[in-house]
Amino acid sequence: MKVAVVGATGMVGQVMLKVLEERDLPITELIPVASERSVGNKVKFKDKEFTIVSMNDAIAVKPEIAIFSAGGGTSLEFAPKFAEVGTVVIDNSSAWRMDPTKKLVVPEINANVLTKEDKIIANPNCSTIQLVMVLHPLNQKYDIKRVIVSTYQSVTGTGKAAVDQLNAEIKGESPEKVYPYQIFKNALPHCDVFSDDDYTKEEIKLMKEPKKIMGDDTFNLTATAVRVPVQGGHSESVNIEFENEFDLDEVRKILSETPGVVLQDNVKNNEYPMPLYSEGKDEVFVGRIRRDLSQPKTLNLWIVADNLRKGAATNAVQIAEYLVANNLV
Ligand code: A2P
Ligand code: 11C
Repeated sequence: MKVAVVGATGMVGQVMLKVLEERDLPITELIPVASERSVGNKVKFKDKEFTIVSMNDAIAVKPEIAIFSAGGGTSLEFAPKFAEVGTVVIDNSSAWRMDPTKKLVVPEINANVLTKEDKIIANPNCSTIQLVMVLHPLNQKYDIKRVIVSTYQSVTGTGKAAVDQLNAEIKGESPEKVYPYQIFKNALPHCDVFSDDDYTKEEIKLMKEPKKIMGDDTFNLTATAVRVPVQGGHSESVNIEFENEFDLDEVRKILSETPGVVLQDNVKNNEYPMPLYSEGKDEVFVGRIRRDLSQPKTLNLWIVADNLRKGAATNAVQIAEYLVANNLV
């Protein structure tokens, strides 16, 4: 199978190549794609060097699958062109996620919505993926009424230039800024751009995408997204109000039995999820599970995951694996 990785030199693209190396997609030809400035450069995959090609050259090869992580504008322009030659595009940008004609997929939750007709499939936002991995099994059991989420997001979510900004600031340099302010020693309540309603686009993604993935619009979410000087993963403080009463031990049991979720919840041993230790892992870690003492049927918990892996590359590769395993490509 010919697989194109669009954005192969980027932060997510590089992890995409690593995840593809580790897993078992039957790749006969890897086609790395990046912007015109990178065409002709090499990337490494399974100990071999592959030459980066342009979008148009990649389309001419008619890959069976193209995994995109090269920004929304690039996806809007080029995903339909790949689809036209029969390629299934798995797109990691926000370009198609809320388009009612496109599926938004976290394989553990809703891979069953995919059909042979889906030529552009959207990969959700990183902070959404780790959130729904925990919300979905609890919603099935207790019926969620409302969610309040506050995020602590890694600079890797912004891309390579943001990691460079943080590292330069740590060294005491004054680099060109990707963020409006210094990020080292700081916390910016500002992920992605502000929209007219004073929420950021990141917050709007968090409020909208879970309902589509979980196929349930009967609950509500509100979000505050914050960028912190961290690299290993995104963290989320989540308050969940249910329609039904829950039992804390049962909540822990449900989450410990959810594929892709790891329970780290033993405060007596200082055991809880942290981004430093989630880096490089595919699982979503959950802990600090406790009752909200301010009102009934309400839970507080803390979710951490590597935003470049389960939050982006791993989820996209899992979608590709599902398509192959179910003869949808
Ligand atoms: P390049 O390295 O040539 O700029 P990040 O999110 O880490 O900044 O990475 C963005 C990725 O998207 C990079 O691989 C970048 O390639 C790629 N990219 C940006 N614009 C385009 C484009 N117009 N066509 C193809 N790839 C693009
Ligand atoms: C962040 N969630 O950490 C973003 C990165 O919509 O796919 C990914 C943006 C997106 O800022």
